[in-house]
Amino acid sequence: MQKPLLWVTFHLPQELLEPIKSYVDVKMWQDPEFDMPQDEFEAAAQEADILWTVVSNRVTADVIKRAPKLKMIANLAVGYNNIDTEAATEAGIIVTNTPDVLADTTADLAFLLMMMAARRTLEGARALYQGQWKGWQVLGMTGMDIHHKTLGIIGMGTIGELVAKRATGFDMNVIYHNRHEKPNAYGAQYRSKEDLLREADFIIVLTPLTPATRNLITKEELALMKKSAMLINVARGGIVNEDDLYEALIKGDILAAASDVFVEEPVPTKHPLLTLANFTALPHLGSATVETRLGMVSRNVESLLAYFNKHSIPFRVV
Ligand code: 8YV
Repeated sequence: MQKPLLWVTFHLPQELLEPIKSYVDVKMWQDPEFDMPQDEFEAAAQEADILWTVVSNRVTADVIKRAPKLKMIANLAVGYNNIDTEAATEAGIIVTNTPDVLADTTADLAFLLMMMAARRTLEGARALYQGQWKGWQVLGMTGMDIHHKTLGIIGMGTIGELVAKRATGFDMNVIYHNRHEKPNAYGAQYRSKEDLLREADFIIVLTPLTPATRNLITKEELALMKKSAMLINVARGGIVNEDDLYEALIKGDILAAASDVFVEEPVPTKHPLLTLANFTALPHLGSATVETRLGMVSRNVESLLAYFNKHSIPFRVV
């Protein structure tokens, strides 16, 4: 009997395929360095029974329409904004993700990025590596303390709660905004979005990207923030409007910003935000530890094995 075709649309070490390889024929994107171009991804989707995707693969309604055999998509991420889940549901396609396993790791990175912005570590390291560290000055390379400051978390899911937990260890006062109030979130206090924007010294954005959160932070929201405040996005590009953020950083409406995520990833080298000294960027490293990435692969493998064995499917989104 012919086995279903699993298309792995990113490069995955062979040994990680071991647990599932007897169930499927496998095709895989072979370039470990560059993402699969969208047109090649769409061609793969047309022949696949199962897709194993990453966030750079856009599974639009149109892609689904032209994928007659497709029955399952395992997405190697907790976020699944790259997949039109409504179209998948209509077509009877199962979608799974990788919840919980990356929350601590991403919370660590959120905290790291906040501290990088606050203590100007990218600027400092850049100066050092470029031979620009000339001497000691009283106010040279001085940043801002984070301890005893107010941290505002927008999007209080699992990662938000774990950021709040870390912040308490740094004596931060934590406020948050979320669709639902979370009474047990490590002492964090609920605020309206506007109050949070006005009060916080640091704001970390942690919502999923949905139609409701696209452009959640635009020039209006940035204008409400303190001039001394910093904005950190570790969620998804598009939640913070990049053009408005650039303007706000140039004009001094806020002091600094940092981001692990961008509207276009990989980020074009000429991205205006990358030219600013008060902007710290990382290349979508939120979940990038060996332990966590392997944990994410395991989540997907568990879902795939359940599918092959006709069991109820864990980590199912639709
Ligand atoms: C992934 C992420 O590494 O899980 C998510 O939603 O953003 C990251 O952990 C990335 O999306 C790669 O697919």
